[in-house]
Amino acid sequence: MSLKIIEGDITKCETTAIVNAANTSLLGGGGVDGAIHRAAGPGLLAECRAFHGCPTGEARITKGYNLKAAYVIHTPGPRYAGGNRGEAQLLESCYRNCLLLAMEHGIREIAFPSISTGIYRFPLKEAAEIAVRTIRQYPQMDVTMVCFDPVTREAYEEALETCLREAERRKNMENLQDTEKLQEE
Ligand code: AR6
Repeated sequence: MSLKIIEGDITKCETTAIVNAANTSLLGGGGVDGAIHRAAGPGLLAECRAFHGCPTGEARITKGYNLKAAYVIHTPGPRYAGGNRGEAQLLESCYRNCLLLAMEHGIREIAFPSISTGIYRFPLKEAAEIAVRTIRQYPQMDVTMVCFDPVTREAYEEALETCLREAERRKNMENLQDTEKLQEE
């Protein structure tokens, strides 16, 4: 699997698809959504209108218009409201549905922004853990996390390290259990 974490501007990405942290209207907004619509040009908004919105956690695909990416996958992340309103599950659904939609379209290369951690105020550490954990379940995909600032990049790097350490620990435990079983036999 390939999960790269970089610092940069997702509108400049040359991956086949980029993800837009949209809102449920899919009609543009501030943050990365505004930047993607500005860079893509008016064709993007025209195509988005035809969807008549999108529920939180789901995803919709359009062409990339003036962007270098051929496709934009739009997903409205959850607005953080304390953590007891299913925000974690909804954020996980965003990553999962974007990856599934990409796969349905034969897309292997995809770049994500840090969904929900800007205007929607999802706590960065938890959001990064959810993102990394979900993305790692699709080892056939070539994923880049495009972080806009160093604090965000560090959070995703840390989440990836934690995830790798846990996977290693699980593997060691399994090996140990296998050895014990062999010894019993
Ligand atoms: N490239 C990569 N990341 C970016 C860029 C960029 N060009 N610009 C901002 N970010 P946000 P949200 C980062 O607020 O929290 C919009 O109005 C940003 O620093 O864009 O999901 C929508 O229409 C942060 O780390 O998205 C919705 O109403 C991350 O992208 C609402 O904001 C996400 O921040 C969605 O809020």
